[in-house]
Amino acid sequence: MSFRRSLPFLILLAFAACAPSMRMPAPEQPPNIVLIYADDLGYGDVSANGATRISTPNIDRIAREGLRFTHAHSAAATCTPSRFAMLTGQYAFRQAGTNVLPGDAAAIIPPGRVTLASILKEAGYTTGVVGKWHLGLGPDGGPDWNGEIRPGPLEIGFDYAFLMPATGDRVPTVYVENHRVVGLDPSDPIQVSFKEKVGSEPTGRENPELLTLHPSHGHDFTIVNGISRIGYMSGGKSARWQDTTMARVFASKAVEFIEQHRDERFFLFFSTHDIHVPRVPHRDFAGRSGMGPRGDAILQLDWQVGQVLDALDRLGLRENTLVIFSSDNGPVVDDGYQDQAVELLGDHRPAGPFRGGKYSAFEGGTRVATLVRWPGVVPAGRTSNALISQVDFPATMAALAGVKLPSDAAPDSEDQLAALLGRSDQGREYLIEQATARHLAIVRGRWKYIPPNQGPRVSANTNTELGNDPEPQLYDLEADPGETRNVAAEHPDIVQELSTLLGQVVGEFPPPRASAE
Ligand code: NG6
Ligand code: CA
Repeated sequence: MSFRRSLPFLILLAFAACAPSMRMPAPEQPPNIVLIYADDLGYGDVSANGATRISTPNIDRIAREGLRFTHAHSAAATCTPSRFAMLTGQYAFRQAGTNVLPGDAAAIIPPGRVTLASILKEAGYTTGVVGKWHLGLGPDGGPDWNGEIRPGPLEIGFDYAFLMPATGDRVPTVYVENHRVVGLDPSDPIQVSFKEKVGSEPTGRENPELLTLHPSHGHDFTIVNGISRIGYMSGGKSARWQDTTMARVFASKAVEFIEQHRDERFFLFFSTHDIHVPRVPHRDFAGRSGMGPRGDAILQLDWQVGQVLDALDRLGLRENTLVIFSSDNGPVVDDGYQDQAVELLGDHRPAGPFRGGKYSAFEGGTRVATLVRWPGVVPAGRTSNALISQVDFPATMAALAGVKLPSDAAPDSEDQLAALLGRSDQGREYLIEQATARHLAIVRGRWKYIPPNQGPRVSANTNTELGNDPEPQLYDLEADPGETRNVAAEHPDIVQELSTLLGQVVGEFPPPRASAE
């Protein structure tokens, strides 16, 4: 910026310094950060990425007013490892016990560990998380649902937490605010087990006639609100959530957090339940998409995004808030309930042009919708092909907030601020995709390599193409983004290089505990 061009800005800045109460956009100041994080939403599930049978105007608004990424990835193809990596800046395969967790698991990010939240807190942000957690709560042995639930988010850098502890399809089906279950009656204590039945409440297996939503696989334990879940639960009747109002509850908690901290610098991790199973949208959305509950849940997700964007507008925070929208893993159609998602899918392609989905080593597993808006700083209406990963968020946000990371923190996280803000199309040199802790793939430039892997090609449960093949797989993502033609035999040198590189990356930071996964 030339001095002449920057002079008016400097005068404004000096003026603002004399009048601290005056609100004005100051691009040099780190912005508020709102990370809207959907669950199981595919690249192709939003109209900004080409969906035609479903319309997501609020999500699309972020794309129109910001930057749309075509090659941005979650760190893993399922929730827990993906979120672990995003918050810690360390790939989940380096730490045992980071697979999809049961609902009563202990916290897997120990107190004192540097996280995305602790970095921003250190930089002066007020930090909050609203929505799905699924990173465990409590000490070894799991949380005391009837007492103080800690450690959890508050012990790793969040000032405020309003949580669904694990997933919508796992017990306990209660909200946790900071260290307590919300609305718990002490005379009706909560008991939870993932091993044996507790209490006498009916289960989906024993009493299917009581169900309003039937499982297609698994999900046949305790029935709550007519839906059988994963895991057994008894008690806590007054604290149980209603599935149909969950989106409203989360959206209002998110907006409340923004309202309360409008005069501070804040970071909000808004982690929706939608569009994970069970998909039981509010009547405002039920039946509206024509695609059954999965499509209706996308509309409900879009509504929640709209609630947040409207709040930012209303409070005059639009200009100085960085909004990031993404998902924790790729899409799945049948994830365990008979909710017509398969029957009503039609020609909708949840993963867009990509192959596979949730659980998969193909691109559909981790290549997710990613949109970034910061008016006046991030160019509007542009597309970026930069290769980035959510594991980069800690180092990137540290750079944005102007704090230096301790040398041993966030070891896999790269500062990709230039890419995130649309100033560079470079991104990462290479990136690891985790289908499972033992099933990794690597992307470098145009090439994607998936090592030989035993195991079913297609999941018997979800019908997802998992990317397993006893032969090495190499795809040219530029010529063949849909990974339809394995060219490993034609490029043994590239296979060798990528296999060596993957081995080096995996070996770089040996897991602290023996990897049993
Ligand atoms: C699987 C569940 C699936 C979903 C997933 C976690 C069965 C058969 N399947 O084990 O329904 O809950 O875990 O999803 O139980 S995630 O998005 O949180 O990773
Ligand atoms: Ca998920």
